[in-house]
Parts: sequence; structure tokens; C-alpha cells
Amino acid sequence: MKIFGDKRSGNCLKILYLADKLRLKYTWQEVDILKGQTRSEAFLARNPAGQVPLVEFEGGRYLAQSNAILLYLGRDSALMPADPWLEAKMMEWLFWEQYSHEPAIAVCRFHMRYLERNADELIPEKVEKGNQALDRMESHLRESGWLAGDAMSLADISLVAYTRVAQEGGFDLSGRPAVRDWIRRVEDELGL
Ligand SMILES: N[C@@H](CCC(=O)N[C@@H](CS)C(=O)NCC(=O)O)C(=O)O
Repeated sequence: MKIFGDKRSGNCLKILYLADKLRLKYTWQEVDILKGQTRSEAFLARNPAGQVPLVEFEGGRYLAQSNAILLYLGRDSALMPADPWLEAKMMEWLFWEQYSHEPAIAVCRFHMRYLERNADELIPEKVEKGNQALDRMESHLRESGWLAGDAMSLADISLVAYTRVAQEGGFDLSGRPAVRDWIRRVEDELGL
């Protein structure tokens, strides 16, 4: 399979983390989002949504949306809980990530790191939403070592991508020890 991605993007790195963890064979095609390469005619023919990550499978089939890709690539692995309830709890985190975590933390990070804005130029609603997301993770991880069940799952891989670089978006993890400890454990598991 061929992964189209920009290695500065957490959404793209999720796919790399999983593919390496599962030792899948792939080629990586770097797509520079800042140069507008996701908007070229050739790229839009592959993914009309104009976004990475995108994976091309044999036979010219394409799959986009980072968490959909994680679910597909990880479907037969130990990262997919066997218990239907835990699988649903893992999905709960995956959907939450896309609505309540990534749109705040990834956007603040993009503004600071890539558009070189200062922390005081961030969108206040995004900062508030990002802090709420990190607080929710902190309170869950104080009670439980992993997001869903008692082992690492696809949810941990998805959530770690932007959480481990949240500081680059101006977020402070120092008062969130359970999140920091979880990041270290996920990084260990992924060999990061
Ligand atoms: N919900 C999508 C978000 C994908 C996304 O926002 N991709 C960004 C990079 S992180 C992108 O391709 N931006 C380029 C563009 O919109 O032109 C996912 O999880 O894959």
C-alpha cells in the first residue's frame, strides 16, 4: 500500500505509527500541505476531499480519514478489542478525537508552529476546547492506564498523535501527570 501524508501532520503520523507497529509493508509519498499539494488536480482525483492522510491499496482503491484508516489497517490486530463493549468504547474515543480534540489542539498547533503565530494570537475558543479535552483525558487516565480497556488500542494511537505535541500549540501538560505518563507508555509501545 502507499500512504500519502505530510509528516508534520498528526493525522498522518497516526497511520505511520500503526503501520510500523504492525510491521506492514508500505511506501510513503510525502505531500506538502503548505504548498497546496492536496489541492492539485492529480491529488483531488485520488481524494476529492483534498486531504491527507490517504492510503492507496491494490487495485486503485483509496481510503481517507485517519481514524477510518486506523480501523481498517488494525482490524485483525490486538489493538482492536475483542470484546464488543470495549470496541464500542474505543470508537467513542475515536469519534470524540475528531470532534472535540483534534479540531482544537491540531488547529492551535498549526497556527503556532506553521503559521508562526504567538500564543496570544490563538483563537480563544480553540484554546478553551483544547484544555477541556486534555482535562477529560487526564481525569480518565487517572483511573485507567489506557483509553479503552486494559491494553493499548487504536484509540491510544489516534489520541497520542496530537496530545504528545500539544505543547507546540501552547498547551501545558505539566499539571496533567496522568496524560504525560500515558504518552510515555504509548511512545514506548510504539518505539517512538
Ligand atoms: N478528519 C480528517 C482530517 C484530515 C486533515 O485535516 N488533513 C489536513 C492535514 S492534517 C490536510 O490534508 N490539509 C490540507 C488541505 O486541507 O488542503 C482525518 O482525520 O484524516
